[in-house]
Amino acid sequence: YNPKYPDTPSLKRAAKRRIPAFAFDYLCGGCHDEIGVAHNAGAFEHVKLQSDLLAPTPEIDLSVELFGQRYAAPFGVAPVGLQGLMWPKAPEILAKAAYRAKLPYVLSTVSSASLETIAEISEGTAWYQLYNPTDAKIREDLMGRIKRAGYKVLVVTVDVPTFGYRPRDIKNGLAMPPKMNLRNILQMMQCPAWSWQTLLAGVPEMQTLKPYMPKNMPTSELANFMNNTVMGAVDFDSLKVIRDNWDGPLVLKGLVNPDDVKQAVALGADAVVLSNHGGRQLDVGESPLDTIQTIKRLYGDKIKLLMDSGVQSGGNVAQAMAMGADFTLLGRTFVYACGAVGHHGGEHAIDMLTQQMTQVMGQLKCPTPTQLPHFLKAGPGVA
Ligand code: HOC
Repeated sequence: YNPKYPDTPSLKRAAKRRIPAFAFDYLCGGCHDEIGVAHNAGAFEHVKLQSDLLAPTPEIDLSVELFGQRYAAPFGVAPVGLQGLMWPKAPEILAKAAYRAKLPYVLSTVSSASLETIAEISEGTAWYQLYNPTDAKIREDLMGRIKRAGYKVLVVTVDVPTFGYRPRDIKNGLAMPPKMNLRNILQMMQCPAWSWQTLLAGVPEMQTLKPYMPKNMPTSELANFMNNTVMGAVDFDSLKVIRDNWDGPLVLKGLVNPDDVKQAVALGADAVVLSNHGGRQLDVGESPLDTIQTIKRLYGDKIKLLMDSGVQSGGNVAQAMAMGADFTLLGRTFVYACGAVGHHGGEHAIDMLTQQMTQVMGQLKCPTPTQLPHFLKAGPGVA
């Protein structure tokens, strides 16, 4: 862990200084009034852990087993769309760092890197995030590419029944490649490191989706294209088609309702990511921390529970595990680290989270992440 680099929470502030405002807004923002983003962070305030100070000093091992793999720690990089817009080559930087550290990187379908590039960088250890494309031909073609590239874990996002209403992005006219209007150019000029590295890396485009996008599509059409073509409606039957065509671990991402998890079990999914999309879809919904204990009690022995949304630090990872998560994903923290630190951002975030988590476990005298539930203190909202 390099102490020259910013730690949480100054990481976000450092990233804000170096990322053009239109891209930073997309990353940090939520939908509607951003109640959900605040609620996700606030939910962690009620989760308290209690040390066992007179226990023997443990040797701490952060590694966990998931999908037949041993990961170095119980966290990975969540799928974040348009990453290359926020920091040049962010997907490549993060995928490489995660691969080296034996952690999963989840590639978003709307990434600036192609799925083939990330599979190569990660030697097939990255996971792939898919929506359910409305166009069956696109879905089949994408599934074929995902398999040929060697991905083993498929994460299907189910919480985008319609594209999230995000006032910041609407105001900014968000697009990738970015619109070259005066406002955006001025914002880019205020971020010289971002600008020259973007010049070197090339203007970010949706590399995985490029073959399916109409040539010369105006950027104003992007949201419609996403809504109508890439993010088709998901229901039990359409997920069944995906399940029947995927032999490896299948993960459904974006659930908070126990009844939805029940259906995920019935579908034969291997895991769910309890998530409200980082507060970017349903502003007035629940946070995964609100429902994880119920879900764990009902289905914890039938399906693996991953969690994202509001997880920002190693301490938060420990809290989520104590509440019942088997594994966690962090999105914004990793991309903030790229913005704050540049091409060492991935390593920095991993080192920082590892150190934070090791610290918390040392304070608790908890040897492994799977034992964290024993250190949970009951209180308001925590059983
Ligand atoms: C303009 C298209 O899941 C998110 C992603 C969706 C990104 C699509 C952006 O940001 O929540």
